[in-house]
Amino acid sequence: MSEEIKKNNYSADSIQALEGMEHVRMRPSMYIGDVGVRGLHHLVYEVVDNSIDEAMGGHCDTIGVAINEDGSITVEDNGRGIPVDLHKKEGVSALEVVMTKIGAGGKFDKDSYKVSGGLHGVGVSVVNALSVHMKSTVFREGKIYEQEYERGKSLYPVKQIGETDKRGTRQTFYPDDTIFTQTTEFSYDTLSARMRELSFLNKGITITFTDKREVDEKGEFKSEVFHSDEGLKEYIRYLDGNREPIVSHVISMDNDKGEIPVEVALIYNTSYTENIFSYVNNINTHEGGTHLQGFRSGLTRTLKKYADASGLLDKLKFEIAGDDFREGLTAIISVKVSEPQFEGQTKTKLGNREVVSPVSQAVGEMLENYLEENPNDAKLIIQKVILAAQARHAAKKAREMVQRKTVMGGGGLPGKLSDCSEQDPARCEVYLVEGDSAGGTAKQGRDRNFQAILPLRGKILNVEKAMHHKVFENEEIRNIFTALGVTVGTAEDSKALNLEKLRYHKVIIMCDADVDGSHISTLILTFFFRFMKELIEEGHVYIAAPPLYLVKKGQKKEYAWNDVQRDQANERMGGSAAIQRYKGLGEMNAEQLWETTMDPNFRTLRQVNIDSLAEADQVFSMLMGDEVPPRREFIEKNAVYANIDA
Ligand code: 0RA
Repeated sequence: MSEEIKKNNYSADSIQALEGMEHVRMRPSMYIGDVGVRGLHHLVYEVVDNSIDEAMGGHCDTIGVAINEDGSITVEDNGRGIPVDLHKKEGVSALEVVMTKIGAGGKFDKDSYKVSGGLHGVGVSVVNALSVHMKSTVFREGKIYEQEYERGKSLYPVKQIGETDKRGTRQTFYPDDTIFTQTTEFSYDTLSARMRELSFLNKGITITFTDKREVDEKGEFKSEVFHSDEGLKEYIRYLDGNREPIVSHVISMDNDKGEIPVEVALIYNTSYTENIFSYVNNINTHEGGTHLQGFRSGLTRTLKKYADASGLLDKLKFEIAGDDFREGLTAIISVKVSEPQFEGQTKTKLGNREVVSPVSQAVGEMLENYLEENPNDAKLIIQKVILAAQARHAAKKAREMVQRKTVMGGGGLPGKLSDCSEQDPARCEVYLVEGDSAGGTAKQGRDRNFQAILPLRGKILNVEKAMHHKVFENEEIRNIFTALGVTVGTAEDSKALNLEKLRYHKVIIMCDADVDGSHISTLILTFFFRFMKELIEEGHVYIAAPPLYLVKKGQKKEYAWNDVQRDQANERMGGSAAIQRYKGLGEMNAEQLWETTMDPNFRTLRQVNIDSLAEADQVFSMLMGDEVPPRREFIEKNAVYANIDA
């Protein structure tokens, strides 16, 4: 090839690469989902994924993740180091190709076992394109190499900057605030939850996570080390730590040598909820898919076969349904699929048909062995299934009652609901208010055109500890269903939620700004989380933020939501203002409640979203479970909001 042609080829390709990177900056959401808080954190996951891949290939065992003093992120591993030799086709170093070319990630290494895909796996070049500054440091074959970039463009060719006996890769990036306009601030809790999850999903790896933005009283950074030798087995113990098991062991299997590597762990507890988390290539598949289908069929088939053979079902007068086998079940399924097809609304549903049968078989074998070896546990599980079937019949009746009322509509609305006059649900909001008296104030203060009020009696039912038919029989909960116009259960799926007739697109929880109030918010959120998860996932649930203080002097008044605002307001008024601390919504009059908490032009609403279903489940089971001390400590520390990210 002549020198000239080579040069032309190179420049043609590099123009294409540039266009690719430009495209990422023009349409970032196409690559990382969104440019809000979620997309921002996605950048970290993308970089960490690469190190996890290196670890899964058996080339490294330690990954360090840090939020730096300046808010940037550093991810470091002790792997082989990204190659820096000349990439023949591109005419630049392989590192530069990986960092600056869209879709180049890992491709130059045919042997690497790379399974990232779907949500993640867009490549580290995407992170580079969306960062004002990024620096790669490679420790490889005795030398240290470095290259820096600005908004995805290299600032200089890869250079050697020293010698070392270390191996590995270090990536530091600073997200671009012209792309992430909402915020570029990383959340400790969000990242820590993901690192914990990754360590359970990839046993044997050590992940250290450090936040260098602040130091504690001892002058030390906040830091956690995540390491799991037992993987999913330990994950189950973590998730179910606040529930009471009915079997003596976590039942688990790990078949990482199969064509499709499958890992499963499960336990039965005394609760009435089904909790199955499924992962494909470390991505939480919220919408399930073929691996979940395989899990369910393996579980049902094996338990049913055992129960039939044991004679325990002989006296039963009705059929056992699939659901009955999963009450009180907490399970995690993790599969690795080399070319995953992601489907569904949020692209978190696995579509690959070939996954069903291996998962079903693996689960069947695992359970069969366990039941054989632990006949006592087997009996307890089957008894639990029978109870579930009986309760399901009772729940069905109770649910049908709610349904009839809801479907009839109009006159069927709860008497306590003060509805709004607007008919378009997209413009309507409903306030769920703690207590009748605050409900009365809210009713006077609201804009009745588009704001409805539903007062709730003191503490609503703790759904975490109640059987399902009790939930549907509960008056407050029935009122919520009817007021919202939401129904639950279809012929195929007793838990399917129908949001089509949702009457308000904003559902706002308004409670006192104190420990009791946040407990009540938590009860309501728990109910939504367990029975109307889609309502949260589709962004309909909000938490109102009433002020804590009224600062007043003469004609001047200001509200404050925290102590800093209070002191600033006081200073503005010359330092001698009267300060009233609101102990509850009840102390505000209708006008005050409107101007601070309900007027769309001034109020702050916190939208509730769930970063990690598994983490949220753990938090809710802890908050609502039997163990009092961890709950009290958590509520005092976090009010309601940690990890629910409201
Ligand atoms: C492909 C080949 C080789 C290393 C890597 C990928 C690699 C990529 C990343 C990304 C983050 N950390 C990483 N560590 C390694 C090298 C193959 C060889 O040395 O033969």
